[in-house]
Amino acid sequence: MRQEQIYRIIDVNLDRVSEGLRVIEDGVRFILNDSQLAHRARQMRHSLIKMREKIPELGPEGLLKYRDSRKDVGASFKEEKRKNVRELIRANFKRVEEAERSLEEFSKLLDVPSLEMKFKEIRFQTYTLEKETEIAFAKTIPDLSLYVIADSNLLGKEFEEKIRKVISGGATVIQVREKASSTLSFLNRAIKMRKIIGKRALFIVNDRVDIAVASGADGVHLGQEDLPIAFARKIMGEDKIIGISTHSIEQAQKAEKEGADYVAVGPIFSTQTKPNSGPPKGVEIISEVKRKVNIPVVAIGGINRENVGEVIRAGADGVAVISAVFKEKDVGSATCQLYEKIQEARRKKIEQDAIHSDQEC
Ligand code: TZP
Ligand code: MG
Repeated sequence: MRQEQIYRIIDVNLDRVSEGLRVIEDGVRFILNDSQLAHRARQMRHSLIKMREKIPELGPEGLLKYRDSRKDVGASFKEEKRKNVRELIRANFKRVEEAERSLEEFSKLLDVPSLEMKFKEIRFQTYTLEKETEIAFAKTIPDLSLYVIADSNLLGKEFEEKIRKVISGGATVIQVREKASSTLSFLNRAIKMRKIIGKRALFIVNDRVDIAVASGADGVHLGQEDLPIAFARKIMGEDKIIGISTHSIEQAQKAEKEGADYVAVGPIFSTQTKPNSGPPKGVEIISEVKRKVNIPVVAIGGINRENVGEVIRAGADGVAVISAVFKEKDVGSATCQLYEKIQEARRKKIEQDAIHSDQEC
């Protein structure tokens, strides 16, 4: 192998690494608003730029004289589509790490002391940055564990007090659901709920995009017959949550493709709250949908403290309930018990998954 060929490989991979790091830097800076992660990506990029100068044989012109993009057979490779920012950042980390490995390996053929070590050091810094970026992104995913639907039919008079208790009980999401009231009273209730909930839980409006926007909700929950996701997104904006009710794997996949932030799947068990919601699907549908989509899956329909464990163990990211909270006398304690059961089932699931993955080895 001629020296120029090695320098060409080094040149191309230095570019790959710094371009990938630039994408990562922009993602963590402008999407996560994480200045610390952005600073580290930037420092790594700059130290790579300096590496170019560290190769004495190449002189001040650096590796540029070995560059010939027109001869690069990879220049016409098709770029892959990315589903979302998180996936795009992940793909860039992979690209950076592969290029760093290539730099490390090919630098073994050059007589430049410490080059291989330096590339290895940067590769390990990249692994650490990748892990911390994953954690930072994970924190931005809404916690849908206990999604309590405040249905006006069951709320009764002390609605404000009940909402406060549900929040204290550990609900991570509260949805307002009004099937019979006028637009004005729906709006007034939504505004009141937004005030009570504040930032202590996510606040979602059922069915109505207009009321979600007007009340300053965190998102909207749509049915199959409501405004299509693309239109709802236009009105709600990119930073709001759009969830959708689904009853089959195909509907869940379609919702993900159209840009939903989560899907509700159900009814899992039979329910009296929504008698026309179709036959119960059982917990099996949860694991099937989880295998097919990458957005959070919330199970709904007939879930209570007796069966919530199996729903979580089937893989649900959260459970949505109405009667399990609002048909109980003490809504705060009902919420709290559900919350505890979810945590317990999650701990068990982690243990079971760990045993299972050990066996696979
Ligand atoms: N969508 C599917 S089932 C259902 C909805 C709104 C009702 C859930 O209520 P419950 O009382 O938790 O079964
Ligand atoms: Mg609906």
